[in-house]
Amino acid sequence: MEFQKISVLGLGYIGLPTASTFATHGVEVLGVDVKPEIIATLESGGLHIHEPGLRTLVSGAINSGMLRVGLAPRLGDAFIIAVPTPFIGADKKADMRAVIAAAEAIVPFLREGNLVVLESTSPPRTTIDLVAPILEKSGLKAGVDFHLAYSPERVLPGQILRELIENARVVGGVTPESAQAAYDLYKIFVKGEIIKTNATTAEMVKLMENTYRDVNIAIANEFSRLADNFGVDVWEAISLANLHPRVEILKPGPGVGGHCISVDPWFLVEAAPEITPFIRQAREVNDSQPRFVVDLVERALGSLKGKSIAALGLAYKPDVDDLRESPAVEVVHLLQGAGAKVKAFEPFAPDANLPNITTGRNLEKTLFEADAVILLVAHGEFKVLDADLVASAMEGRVAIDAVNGWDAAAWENAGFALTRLGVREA
Ligand code: SAJ
Repeated sequence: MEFQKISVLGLGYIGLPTASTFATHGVEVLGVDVKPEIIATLESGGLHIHEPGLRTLVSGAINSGMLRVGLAPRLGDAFIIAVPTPFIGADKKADMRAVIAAAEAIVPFLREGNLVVLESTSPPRTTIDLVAPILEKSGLKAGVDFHLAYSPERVLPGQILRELIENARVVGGVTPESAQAAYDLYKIFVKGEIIKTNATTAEMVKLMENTYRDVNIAIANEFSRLADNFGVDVWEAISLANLHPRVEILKPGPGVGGHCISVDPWFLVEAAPEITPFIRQAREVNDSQPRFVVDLVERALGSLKGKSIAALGLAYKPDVDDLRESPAVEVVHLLQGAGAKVKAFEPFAPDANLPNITTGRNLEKTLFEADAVILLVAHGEFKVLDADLVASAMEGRVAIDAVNGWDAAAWENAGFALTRLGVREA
């Protein structure tokens, strides 16, 4: 199948790079978003999200005339849906309203022979049970009159532009012909392998990838608790276990954050709660890891009431500015809940405005008069901190390392009592 004109619905972290990449590969693209302020920003040459290289890519695409933006899709050969599917409420149900709205917006423009691809992370069977019936309100039948497919994005924030092109991509069709049509579409720019399957398999693949990672981090976190219990250094034990050719234990830490791995497993649990006790348990282990870190701080400092603590890092993982679902933020909240006065420093987002969290503008101000310092994110610049300088900037000599970022000997030489996650002297 040939593609000259497409619409991409949802101009976020996935939709905008996808739309721009198609546009720079010879496809006329209309980027669609329901938020007028996003359209206005893009039309005036601005950008509402941060991703390395994206500014150049988007302005190139817009200036060439191949990328336009607007509030509604238009007639064309294909439609890609890349809208968010967050979870809502205590029952962690996937919020499919944006997918439903996008599918409904396509209906008036859907024509025989078109292709529709859903990219949004979704519970299994969404393409067949939710999207197809909406699109069929057009009077056309999915897999017969038009092609319908699911293709998950699997790019890593910070590397999106490269990974979009280089990663392997799975395309799942409601029929083999639909999978082939999606294959032809992504072939325009994807250099990695494109593998055809059915729609529900493709949905499962995405959820399985992130769930696999979540449960593996959960076991690493549980190992950190066991090591603490038995007087073992978990970091040493993991590096020794990983010498085994078929073992690769991930890293323990303060928990799992970000908008993918801490969210996606719930899509499976919510879709089939009776048969997913293990996946749910892993989620709960990771969600309770901030509590375990706060218990360590309490062990190091005694009662936290009135204690002044400098927290280093708020991002959900090293060397990014993304604070979504961050376990570091959760640790700060729990410390405050236990009565501590916390000042946090996030060098990648110094102006972050988080409710009830005081952020220091720089390291010195954050450390000033602190009784203890806690390392919550292994940012490169924190790992190379000079322990003597830190000692001279603060009041107390208590340090807690939740991410194995600091050299114990250096900190102890600088006079610190250092508590490390997953390490307890026997
Ligand atoms: N983490 C640990 N220990 C580890 C590895 C990670 O505690 O050994 C924590 C991180 O600190 C972070 C969280 O897990 O809080 C998730 O970080 P991540 O780097 O593992 O993943 P994300 O969420 O940035 O991106 C993932 C990627 N999926 C996989 O690696 C299977 C990416 O390919 C997906 O595109 C993305 O989720 C997504 O959009 O689903």
